[in-house]
Amino acid sequence: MSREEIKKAACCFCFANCAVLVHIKDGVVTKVEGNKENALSRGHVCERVAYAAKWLYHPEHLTHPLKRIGQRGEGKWQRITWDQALNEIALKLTDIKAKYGAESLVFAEGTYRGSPFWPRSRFASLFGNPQNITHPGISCMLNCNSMQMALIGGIFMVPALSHTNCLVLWGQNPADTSSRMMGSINRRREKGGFKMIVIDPRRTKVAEMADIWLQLRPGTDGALALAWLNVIINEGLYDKEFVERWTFGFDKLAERVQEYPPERTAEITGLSVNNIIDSARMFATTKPAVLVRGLATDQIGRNSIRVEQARVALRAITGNLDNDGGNLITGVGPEIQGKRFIRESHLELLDKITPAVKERQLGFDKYKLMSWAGYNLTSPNFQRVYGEPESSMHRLGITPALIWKAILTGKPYPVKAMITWGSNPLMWAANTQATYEAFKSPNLELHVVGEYWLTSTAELADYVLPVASWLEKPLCSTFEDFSEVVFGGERSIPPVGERRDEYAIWRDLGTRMGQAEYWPWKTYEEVIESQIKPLGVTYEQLINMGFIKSDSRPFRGYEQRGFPTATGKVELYSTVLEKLGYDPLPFYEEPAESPVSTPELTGEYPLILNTGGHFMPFFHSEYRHLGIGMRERHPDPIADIHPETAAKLNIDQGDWMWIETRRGKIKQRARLNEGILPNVVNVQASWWFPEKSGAEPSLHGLWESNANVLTANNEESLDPLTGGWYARALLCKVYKA
Ligand SMILES: Nc1nc2c(c(=O)[nH]1)N[C@H]1C(S)=C(S)[C@@H](COP(=O)(O)OP(=O)(O)OC[C@H]3O[C@@H](n4cnc5c(=O)[nH]c(N)nc54)[C@H](O)[C@@H]3O)O[C@H]1N2
Ligand SMILES: Nc1nc2c(c(=O)[nH]1)N[C@H]1C(S)=C(S)[C@@H](COP(=O)(O)OP(=O)(O)OC[C@H]3O[C@@H](n4cnc5c(=O)[nH]c(N)nc54)[C@H](O)[C@@H]3O)O[C@H]1N2
Ligand code: SF4
Ligand SMILES: [Mo]
Repeated sequence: MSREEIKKAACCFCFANCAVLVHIKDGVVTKVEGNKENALSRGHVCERVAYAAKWLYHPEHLTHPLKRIGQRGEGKWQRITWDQALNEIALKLTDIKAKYGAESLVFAEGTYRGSPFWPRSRFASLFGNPQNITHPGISCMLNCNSMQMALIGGIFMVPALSHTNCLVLWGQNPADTSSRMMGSINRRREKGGFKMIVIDPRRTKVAEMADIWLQLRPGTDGALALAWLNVIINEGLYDKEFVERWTFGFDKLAERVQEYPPERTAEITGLSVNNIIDSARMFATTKPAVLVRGLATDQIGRNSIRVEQARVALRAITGNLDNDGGNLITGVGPEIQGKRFIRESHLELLDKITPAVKERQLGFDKYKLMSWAGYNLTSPNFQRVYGEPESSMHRLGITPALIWKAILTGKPYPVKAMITWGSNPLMWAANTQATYEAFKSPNLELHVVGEYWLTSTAELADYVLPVASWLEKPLCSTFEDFSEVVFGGERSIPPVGERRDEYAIWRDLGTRMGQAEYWPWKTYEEVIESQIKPLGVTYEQLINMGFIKSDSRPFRGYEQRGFPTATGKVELYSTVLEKLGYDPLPFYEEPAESPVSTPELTGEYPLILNTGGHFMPFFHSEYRHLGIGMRERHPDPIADIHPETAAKLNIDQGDWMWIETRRGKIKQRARLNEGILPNVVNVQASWWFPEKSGAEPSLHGLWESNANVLTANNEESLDPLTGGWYARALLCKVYKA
């Protein structure tokens, strides 16, 4: 007789963690659908869940540990046991640590997809490593969050919008990137009286809905934000009471923004003076207003988080902080009757890392806002106000260029081992050639990759470990400690083949390296039980509810406890930046390559290049294997180009075209788009071709259409505060292929 069951899980095909019901027949996943009983996601799912079973059981989805035989990149692999894999890795790590020190190991991580980060962090702390970790967050959200932590001691989250009267979408395209937010926008619009301002060089669905669409030159957002401040301050449109009581350094900010009258910003951005003034007034006078940061401005290198610095000031001086319908600020996870959930920051064991070890972190004194130097300034305030450690995931990250340099040159010290987890740096990091050279270097004596697939990055590794997916492991998450809500989901089926969840893997590796006493919980389920126990909730209850929220969540929490900053206020003039030796006030800087900063390049590279603009159904480089169903619907990479520009270049709709920068060239198909500025080209990121050979030189078509072949990682182009790089606002040329 066949056995059917339904499990309550949370989808991790992207980071929205929609509650789902997983249908299982005789132990095999057959279907996934939205769970209508979940009060947060209310049955919402996107198209991706329809492909879940094909994805889970795809013949190339890894099921066993692999060890490289032959040279890196030869594509020759041998199946080995977990015991052999972990024993050999532990032995090698021990040897490298003895010879070169614990800091010679680095970690690379990827975007949050439901997996906890603390097991890796705990392992690193116990290994004696200064948390030498790199990840795309340095140019995606975490750089922005590190600025927010410095200025307000917290992180913004997007509200449900039901009480919002003005929404600013700044470099974000939720129609393609956040179906949940798009649902909130549509619901709010139906009620009427809702203003929208969209800032995007490209006409998107939300730009079409907007009351004001600001189509600015890519990378000039900082000038716009400062002009809004100029208008709002000079016209007296700010919240005087809030400014007086809750901000530090308003006068200095007011003086600085005099450098950015709308006329100057109009020249820089290409916007009209009226549009700049009208949008500033609309934002300041329609309350409550929420100003949502998109990815775009995190990816504009040198000026990136200065944009966020100005936006924090905009949210604050208009009195839109932590108010109903405004910019909510996260605290420290749910609290029930004064008892708290045990966040990931508690499990990291950061206190095991001595100050001397922290100073050995790569980039410690270089990109200081995302190194221990910055963390050491913000975390005491966090601890003072919340009585909790600040999570390292918010705050630490080393720009990849420093790691590649340490591997290749041994400076400032040798990096000999790397563990890459849920991450495909050959796809995400700027300047693929640089990443490739580091991965090929014999100086890198050990490279372990934890993955679902043999990606281009995995093809250059020494060991590839098969990791259990969200259908094969439970979820208990506060989104890397960003959220006040805990999301839960159960393990739908036992791991397929020999896949293992990350807790099990790090525990087994740690145990082999003398860390046994620090890994007391036998399974990840046991850890989860201990995390939710203080709340008086059992594992079964978490699964049934799907999430846990605080029993009360008052708005304007700062009125009770102050802001977790040195001054207890919103720091419009940042004491953290001042102590770190940076300008404490926001300013505008031209992109490293632009018609203004490098006019000498525009002869050869006349167009502005944007990469990214994420799109459905893919999530970064995932789901591109033939046989799942998504790639069949979207087989080729697509670049947007204005019809007039295309006509001049003799390029038609659907033609393959070369896009070339000073770093290299790639091929994508042309999509003629009247909604893009005539001097801008937008290429899709994260393209590889799993069906092509994994051996060199192809590495699954790594070099053919991958946007990061075009991007730069030279020091002059990186943000001096975080090391963030440019994935937008570079210069390129385009021609027919
Ligand atoms: N389908 C899908 N959804 C995703 C992802 C995915 O891979 N696929 N990835 C997820 C992740 S990790 C992230 S970070 C988010 C990103 O999602 P979003 O924050 O929405 O960012 P993007 O889609 O990269 O770009 C948004 C817009 O920025 C515009 N833009 C380009 N340059 C500039 C500029 O200089 N200034 C301004 N103001 N705008 C500019 C682009 O035209 C684009 O329309 O999406 C998440 N959701
Ligand atoms: N040029 C350019 N570059 C970009 C961007 C851009 O817009 N333009 N976008 C940037 C952004 S916003 C981001 S967030 C990054 C994305 O960077 P990443 O999030 O690192 O994304 P991927 O490169 O797709 O690599 C993720 C890998 O993790 C694997 N994986 C997924 N889930 C798990 C898991 O639970 N455990 C393990 N062990 N593995 C898992 C997947 O199979 C996949 O191969 O790219 C960045 N790079
Ligand atoms: S939006 Fe789609 S992919 Fe993301 S969690 Fe929800 S169902 Fe899964
Ligand atoms: Mo991202």
